[in-house]
Amino acid sequence: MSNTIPHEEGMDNTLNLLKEGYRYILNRRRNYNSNVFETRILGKKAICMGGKEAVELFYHLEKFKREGAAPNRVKQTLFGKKAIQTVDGANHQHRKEKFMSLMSPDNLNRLKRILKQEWRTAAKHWEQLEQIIFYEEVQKLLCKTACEWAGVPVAEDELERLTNDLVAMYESPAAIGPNHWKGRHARNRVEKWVAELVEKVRNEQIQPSENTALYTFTSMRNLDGVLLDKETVAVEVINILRPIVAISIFINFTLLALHNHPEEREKLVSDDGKYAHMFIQEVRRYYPFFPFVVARVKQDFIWNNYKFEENTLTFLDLYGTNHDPEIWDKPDLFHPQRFSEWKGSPFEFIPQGGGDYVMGHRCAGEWVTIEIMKESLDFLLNSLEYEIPEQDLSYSMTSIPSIPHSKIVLKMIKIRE
Ligand code: HEM
Ligand code: MYR
Repeated sequence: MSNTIPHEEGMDNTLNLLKEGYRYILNRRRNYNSNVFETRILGKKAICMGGKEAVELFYHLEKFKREGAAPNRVKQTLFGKKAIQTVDGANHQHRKEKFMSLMSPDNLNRLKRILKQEWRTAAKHWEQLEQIIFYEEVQKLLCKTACEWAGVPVAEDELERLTNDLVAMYESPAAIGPNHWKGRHARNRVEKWVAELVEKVRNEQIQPSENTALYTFTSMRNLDGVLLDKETVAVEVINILRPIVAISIFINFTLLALHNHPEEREKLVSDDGKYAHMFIQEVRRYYPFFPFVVARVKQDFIWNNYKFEENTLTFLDLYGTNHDPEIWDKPDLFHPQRFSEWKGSPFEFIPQGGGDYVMGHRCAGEWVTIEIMKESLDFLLNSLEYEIPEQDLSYSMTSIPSIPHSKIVLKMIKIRE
């Protein structure tokens, strides 16, 4: 025997999702007093859920699959065709192992060294300028860092175009009209360019070192022993470059958090690294970024007396789980200290997805993100002086992804020697 899942009325509720943005699922979980409900999104029946138990269910390998789950507009901009995000089972695990092989401590240290240098070079340039738009400047320095780390050669005069294209890919999946199409064109351009690099690696015109993403995916073979086609290599190399540039959003929120909570600065300055870690975790928990992830029911099953039917599109609420009052005390307060007692769980704190890295779809770049954020926080705190003039630092809870409206203008920049 099973009960019916609480149901949102209406022929299609995409408009409600757009109107309520990051809080759409959380609002309904509260109203229906249920961690799961059914609705219609983009003309199709969809289940939405959030909270610890829902996360455990969502990452159960026999219950959900990714094949056919991501909407076309997301594949055409953010993910790419045949990307790891859309693959299941043994093929997924095989590809994920390659991603995770790039995340060794040595390789993460190499990334941090490159980043440190890029922060200095960029800041030296900013010292000469009247003001900078922090979001755009951080994008550029992260793009340079990402390319060097990934073994992707990029000329100085190609850098701005590449940065803008990678940004368009992650800013456009939920956009409408020209802003969405900008993302599609950007993806087509960058995929073509990276695929040409793959050919150059294969005929030895360029030789990236073995610990780079370009080398790793160019030389990777599928489970049948055949080399990955150059288009798929390009998609996966972009799956390293694009999200590193997207960390610019978290770094903008880090600077905003420092500005809005000046008392935190003192705790950070007299810190041995532990508080910085808690601070970064709280930035990733508190601010809106990746709203939810989608999958399809793999086969019929019953959960908590609710029937999940094969193929039903299912949304897991990342933002809402990170703001779930059953998990977090006063979830809408920015309070880094909460992480001092936090035991760690793959199903409760999920800004970059949950579950297991290799077996499941949890973000391959979570450690990269944390390391880049820590290094950047250190630079902002200890090596950079700046002023934040009057501006609109608010951010939307409905634009996806959300970015402080002014993109943070900084003035009077000086490197502290
Ligand atoms: C997957 C968020 C940075 C590479 C994901 C997922 C989320 C996410 C929510 C999907 C989890 C799921 O489907 O269950 C973020 C956010 C980032 C970030 C908010 C901050 C900028 C990175 C970085 C990299 C990266 C820096 C690479 C260096 C990937 C890859 C996947 C992924 C390859 C696909 C994993 C799979 O399907 O198995 N990320 N990510 N991400 N992320 Fe990230
Ligand atoms: C990345 O580039 O992979 C990391 C950051 C991406 C943020 C994109 C936010 C928009 C997500 C749209 C909804 C996706 C539904 C599956």
